[in-house]
Amino acid sequence: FNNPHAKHGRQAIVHLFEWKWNDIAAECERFLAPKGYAGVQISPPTESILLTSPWRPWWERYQPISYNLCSRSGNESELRDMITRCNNVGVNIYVDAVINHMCGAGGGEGTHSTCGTYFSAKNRDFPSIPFSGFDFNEGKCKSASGDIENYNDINQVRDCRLVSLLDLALEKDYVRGKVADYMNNLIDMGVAGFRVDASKHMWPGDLTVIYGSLHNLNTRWFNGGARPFMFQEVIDMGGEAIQASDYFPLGRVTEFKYGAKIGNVFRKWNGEKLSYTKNWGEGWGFMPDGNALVFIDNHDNQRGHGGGGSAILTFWDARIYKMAVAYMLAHPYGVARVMSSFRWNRADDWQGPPSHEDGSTKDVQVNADDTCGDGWVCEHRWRQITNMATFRNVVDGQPHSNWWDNGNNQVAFGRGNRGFIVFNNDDWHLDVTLNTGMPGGTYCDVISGQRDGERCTGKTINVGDDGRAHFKISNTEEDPMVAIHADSKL
Ligand code: LAG
Ligand code: CA
Repeated sequence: FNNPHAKHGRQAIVHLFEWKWNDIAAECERFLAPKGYAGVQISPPTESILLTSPWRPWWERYQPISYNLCSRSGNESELRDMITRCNNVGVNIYVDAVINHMCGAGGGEGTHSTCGTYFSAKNRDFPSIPFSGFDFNEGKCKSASGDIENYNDINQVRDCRLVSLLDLALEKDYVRGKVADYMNNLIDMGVAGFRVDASKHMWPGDLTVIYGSLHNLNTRWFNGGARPFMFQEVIDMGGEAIQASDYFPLGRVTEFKYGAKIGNVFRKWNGEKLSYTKNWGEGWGFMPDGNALVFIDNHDNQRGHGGGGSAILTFWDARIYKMAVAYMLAHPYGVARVMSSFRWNRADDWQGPPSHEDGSTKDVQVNADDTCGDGWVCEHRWRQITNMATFRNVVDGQPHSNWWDNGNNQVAFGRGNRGFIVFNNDDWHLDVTLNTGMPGGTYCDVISGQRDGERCTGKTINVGDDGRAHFKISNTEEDPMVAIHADSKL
């Protein structure tokens, strides 16, 4: 369950948050495959509650009311078409699976759902699956309110309602079977795995049984016997009864400390310095490399939900955000996920994706210069980020090497003889000759530009036959970093 099954040596996953299936299909073909992204994490594909107060929040999708594949992103045939088209160009699809709960207890009853299916939150009745009162943990939960009140009580965290969301009794064979049917339907369509929402709130033993009943991946696109890639969403910043390690036997786990720490490093908060990241990864108390799914920000903590607090870097802090994403993509630790966001009014963290008056999501508009418009941020298309996703592919399998630092916020490291990156996050110039470990020649910096045939649209770096190169990076540059790799050699 720890293998993303990436094709063609591709490495990075991108979360196309709230994108419609038709747009993702087009993006796989026109951008993700050519640039070398390994896969896409999609928003929850099931029918969910439809909320109007506040107006169509992004989080309505975390309140399923049926397992019909009919959501704000599109219907089942559009979903199927996207999976097929992305697989055909070697880009995997990972589904955000919301299986811990259904909608909130106060969700009412009626047909206010994304495809008009009837449900009754009050009677715990979801007839299209069907789930009824017997299928929820209300009898098992021991907190006074029925909601999770104490995160140090493991039973409460797993048997009570997370922010009032009706908690499924995953110990029941019947419920496990319905959840597995939903996931197997997607596997059979060709998805490569799942982000498992709210994993902390489910018993590892229940998940073991559910995962055990999942089909192998579809052999039209994957090797026989391939198991789905599973990454559990567990927020473990330390200090709670439930730990990320409880989920290691089940697959990968989100490493939330990664983004929180890197935010402090690049913001220079709490006395952190870039030079301290020489032993970045397990040396910083993160989980073992083979278990980690890493990211700078996610759809929750970029807007103050979930873990990480104000240190989390997002596209709103573009300059140091690009540096942090570049650092992640250059560094060998973990399976890396890039965030791709929509803009929102920061006072209204509930705001849903760019949409029309009737609430339907807008198409992603792509501009001539490869950026996006109409409220879509498309960080994954920012040159510095796209080119570093390529860098990660080029240096795959190479060790972290040739570390250098100035004892402050100027650092550099390489990846064997395949790539080298230099950062200047100090308030003064960087001017230094370093051993890159790379073969001699002229390389194109993939941050300020990229190689275009024989030509370089950005800075060029001359590496001598001894592997040494001179780097000058002003602290006032737009992007105070330089990266070269084997495929950027002129
Ligand atoms: C997750 N991971 O474990 C998701 O990443 C996160 O986005 C989900 O919460 C959460 N688990 C449940 O799937 C999001 C919002 C919540 C929202 C919830 C359900 O962060 O704010 O709760 O989705 O839509 C909202 C209200 C609550 C209310 C609840 C039920 O904010 O006040 O109690 O709905 O009505
Ligand atoms: Ca639960």
